Amino acid sequence: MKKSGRLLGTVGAAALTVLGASPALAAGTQAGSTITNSVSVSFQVGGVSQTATAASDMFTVDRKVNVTVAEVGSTTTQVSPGAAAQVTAFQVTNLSNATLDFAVAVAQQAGGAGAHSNTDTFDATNAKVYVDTNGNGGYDAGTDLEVAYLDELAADASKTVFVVADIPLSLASGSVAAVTLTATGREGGGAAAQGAALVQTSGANTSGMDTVFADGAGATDAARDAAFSAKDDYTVLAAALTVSKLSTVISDPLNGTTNPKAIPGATIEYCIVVANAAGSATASSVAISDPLPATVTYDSGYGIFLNGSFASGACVADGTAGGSFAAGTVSGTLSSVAASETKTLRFRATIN
Ligand SMILES: [Ca+2]
Ligand SMILES: [Ca+2]
Ligand SMILES: [Ca+2]
Ligand SMILES: [Ca+2]
Repeated sequence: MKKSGRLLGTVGAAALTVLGASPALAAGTQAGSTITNSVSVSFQVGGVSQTATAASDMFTVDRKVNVTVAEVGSTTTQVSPGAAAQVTAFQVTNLSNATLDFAVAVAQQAGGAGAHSNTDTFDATNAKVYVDTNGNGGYDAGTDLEVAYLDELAADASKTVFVVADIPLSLASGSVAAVTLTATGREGGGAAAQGAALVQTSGANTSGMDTVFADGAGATDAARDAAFSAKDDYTVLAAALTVSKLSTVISDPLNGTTNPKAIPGATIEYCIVVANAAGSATASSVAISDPLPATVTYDSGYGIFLNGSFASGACVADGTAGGSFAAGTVSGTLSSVAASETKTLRFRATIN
């Protein structure tokens, strides 16, 4: 034991070298590199230095496969019904100690929890995956390319990918479409080619580069399956317009404006009331088209008033002149009707 202790004491003075090591990575030493550790031991016998003895050890660093996918940002993507090419963004990070390809795929969800304390109620359509080709963090149609895999993603490197999908028309506010982006590690396979599926080394450590899956469980994937997934979602904000049409007798040829009756020759004021529900999206370019019945004649002298107000259940005699009358139809466009807002279009006609 004493002799052994002396030997150990000499190891402190031994030269320790690590050869062939790559620069330090958060993902760890590069897979496939070799670590050589040499030791030399000098000693004396009877006070005389003897020939030193040396040894060295070399092994290959194995490949640890790890990947994460994270939603970019922390909020749902608000969309309008019928909107095309709506974008959710994810970041894929290669935490492996090797350059790998990563297959990227989007899946729709059929009900269940979305990504933001909400519940999936519909599917977006035409969902595709694009990579941030120009690296500016935003989706640029025509520049950022549709991809099935991220090619040769280096250890510690990240890529932003976008799910781009269309939103069906006729969806109510609050409708949610959750999407899941899954990145699955693949062999590098060379540039511009997707590598083969990764295979985890089974059994004992070999002298070559073994492969160990080290990824966690994401939204829909399991731990240690060389894949990771994350959810994001689209939430619809729709306008909820209601329209009503009111008529008021303004005057008649016999009573004038005092208690007028709807007799032939009487003037009728029509008021079209457009309301948008609370919490809705602002409706713009609200075009009103009112074909008049043949039994009334449009009052061109009075004209058409747009963007008027509605109070106490009645149309207020306000608004700005506009609109048009052609081919028996009164037309006018309200520039916008915001949530909880009511706007009117008014005109007059006489009874034939
Ligand atoms: Ca869905
Ligand atoms: Ca871009
Ligand atoms: Ca490749
Ligand atoms: Ca996993």
